[in-house]
Amino acid sequence: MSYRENNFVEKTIFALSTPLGKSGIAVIRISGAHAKEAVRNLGYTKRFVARYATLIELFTFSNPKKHIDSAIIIYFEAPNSFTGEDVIELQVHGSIAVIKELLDELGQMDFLRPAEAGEFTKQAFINGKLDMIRVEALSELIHAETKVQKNIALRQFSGQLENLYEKWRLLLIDIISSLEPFIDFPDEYIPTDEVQKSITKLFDLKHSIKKHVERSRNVELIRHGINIVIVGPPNAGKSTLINLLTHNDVSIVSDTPGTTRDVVHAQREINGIKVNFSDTAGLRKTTDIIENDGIHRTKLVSQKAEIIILIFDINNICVDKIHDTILTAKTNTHARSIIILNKSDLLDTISLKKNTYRIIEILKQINYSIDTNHIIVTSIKEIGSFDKIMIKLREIIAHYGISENEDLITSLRQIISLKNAIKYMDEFTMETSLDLSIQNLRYAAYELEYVSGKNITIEEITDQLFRKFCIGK
Ligand SMILES: Nc1nc2c(ncn2[C@@H]2O[C@H](COP(=O)(O)OP(=O)(O)O)[C@@H](O)[C@H]2O)c(=O)[nH]1
Ligand SMILES: [Mg+2]
Repeated sequence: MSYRENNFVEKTIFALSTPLGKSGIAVIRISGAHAKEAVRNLGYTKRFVARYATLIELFTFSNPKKHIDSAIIIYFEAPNSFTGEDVIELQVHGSIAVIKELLDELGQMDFLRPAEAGEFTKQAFINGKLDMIRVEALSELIHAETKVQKNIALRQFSGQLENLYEKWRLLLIDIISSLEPFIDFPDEYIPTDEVQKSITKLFDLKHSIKKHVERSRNVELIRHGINIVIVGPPNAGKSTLINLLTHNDVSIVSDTPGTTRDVVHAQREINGIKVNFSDTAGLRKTTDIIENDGIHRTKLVSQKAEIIILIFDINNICVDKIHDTILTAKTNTHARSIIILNKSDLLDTISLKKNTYRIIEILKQINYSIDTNHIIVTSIKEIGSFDKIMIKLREIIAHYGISENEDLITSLRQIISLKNAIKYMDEFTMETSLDLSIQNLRYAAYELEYVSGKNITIEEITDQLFRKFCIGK
């Protein structure tokens, strides 16, 4: 490490730890060997008592008579602090002017420098206050927007995931030690029964890890939200539906066909999961350039959706337009779908049945398979339709199997390590020499150690992870 780098690391860091803006209070955090000295420079003369809140008056460094603000100071003595260094938190009034003045003052002190994004957390990691899984969990927690996201992050933070990986690692080491005694045996003398027991254990372990990785695939969904796109012919009620489902007037409702041209997005939470709704331009053949561009966009968002809601006007069946909508939905083979036959208020019961049957026939003709349970005949203008549709949506969202009480992986780094572990276990075979093959299991054990971050060195950590944190964290 060069002198410059060394100096950089050793400086005491400071940052605003709350968002910059008008608020009741703002917290400025200082961490490092010179934290106390910094506050002394601001006029603090009393003794530092760890973990006590003390009211103090802050004055400028350059002019000790110039008052900055009153503040509450809390001192955390190393190593009993978040970063493991001396930490001082100053709670001042949440005024942009006060915050700026105080940060300016601190910036003038030679032994201080502004913290980079995530640097307090990095320091905590370096000093062994947080392990890798917890750093990752903390990042998830800060970015969590929904209850499920938050709970998954908290479970990771409390060490549940780490215990699971450690359990697997110990199991694997156990399997390795049960096989090791036979390394030097000639093949014909290896007791097959005993070896078979270990191999069965290995198989079960691999299965558990695979299942865990599979379940965690939905983690991306948790993070980005489930995309639900509403498609259908013009005037079917798409914009009315997005407004109804999101309790918001996000999209213009009009009886003029072709009103919605851009994709309109709105979010809400369902079952604690973020859901992104998109209302789209009605699908029909048109020569209008802008409308056609809108239709092109409809097709693009449909391809990225997890759930497609197809909506048709049951009172006005137009085979061509129904075809256009279904062909768009069909381009996405992984999405689940719901069909809403809307405007039931305009028809009598007999016509409703007749038209529902006709639409089902059209679906069959173009081989669009859908569970009839997923076809809802309703009028979205009437009370009660909301519940009907929400019940179906909740049912489908539940299929994604995301439970806030599961130990799921949220970090790509962990997923890669677990996949590597599975790959090494797959490569273990009794067909070749045990001596060589067992090495794969040792690599797998190493990957399991790596996943909980125990054998990761500071050099291996990309600053990228810490940069995901905000400044002041
Ligand atoms: N009678 C009736 N009219 C509806 C219903 N749903 C929507 N509409 C009307 O149908 C027209 C088109 O609705 P809109 O949501 O803009 O359709 P979009 O073109 O698919 O977005 C508007 O005048 C709505 O008020 C319904 O359930 N019953
Ligand atoms: Mg519309």
